[in-house]
Amino acid sequence: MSNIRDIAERAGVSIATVSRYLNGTGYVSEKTKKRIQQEIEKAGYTPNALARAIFTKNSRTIALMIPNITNPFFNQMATVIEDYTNKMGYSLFLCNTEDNREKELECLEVLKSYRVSGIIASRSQCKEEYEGIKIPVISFENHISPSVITVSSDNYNGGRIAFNHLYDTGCRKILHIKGPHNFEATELRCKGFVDAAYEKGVNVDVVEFETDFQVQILEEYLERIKNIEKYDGIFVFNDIAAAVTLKYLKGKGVKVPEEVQLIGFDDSFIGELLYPALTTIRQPIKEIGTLLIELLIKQINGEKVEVRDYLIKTELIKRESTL
Ligand code: XLF
Repeated sequence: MSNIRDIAERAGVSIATVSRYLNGTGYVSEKTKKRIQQEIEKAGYTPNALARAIFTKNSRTIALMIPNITNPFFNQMATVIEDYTNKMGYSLFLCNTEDNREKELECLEVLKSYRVSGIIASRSQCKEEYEGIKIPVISFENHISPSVITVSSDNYNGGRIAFNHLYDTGCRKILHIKGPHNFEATELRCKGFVDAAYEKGVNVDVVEFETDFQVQILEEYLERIKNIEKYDGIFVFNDIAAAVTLKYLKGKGVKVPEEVQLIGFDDSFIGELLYPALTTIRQPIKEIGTLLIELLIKQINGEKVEVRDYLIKTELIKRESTL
């Protein structure tokens, strides 16, 4: 089996040059790069990633912790992030935390032991565990600490847009199905929605769901809402829960949007597949994913980045579930 010395000999360069090429740590001319790469391919040489990680103190791996891979929003986000991570010369580790603190802690330990270069924590259920961690961290949605950047959609304004749309289309008996209280994003959506209703002098009912992805549990929550058909407008905290609500309403013979108008949040791909297609508030997944990676890689490279909240604009995507 060939090693780095053989590659260097065959390419007619020093071991240090091959090492610089493999680790991306210094200048190597384009001509030399090409020669080294040709020899690597001819020899079928696979660089030892672990040894390289120890040597360069950069494993060129980024970990994405997502709350659940079955929610279409998060699987779209993971796809965008993986693509962009690879484009930037890194590989992605995916961890599915299921909003479970214990699972997130276990993942964190594994990631530390693998010396990942950076971590994207989304909807984190841990805070102090990230303190003092030597790995650059960035957060999506839930705040971790004042020294960690948080990227999120403008959820508050998204909630306001959702209310104003239902109001403008004539709804006055309105229900908001809100997300779990430990999701900062859905708390803000709820606040925006309720504030906008207050400004218009409309009372809205609010019920809380304690999960966002286990379909069966979502259905059980819906069963508990008395006379759901008495509402003429419902805003559901995300698209997957809105899809379950739509199915439930149809099952009860309620016509959407003629009798009840329905609006979700995310603009994940399922919205368009539903019948009627779901009106929703768009979280720009691509923009969020690329910003997370850009800010994280800057931190990995030791560049200065402003530690603050980065808010991405939300907008209404009008489809058939509202008038
Ligand atoms: O955490 C929130 C709730 O669900 C997240 O942005 C989502 O909308 C994804 O579906």
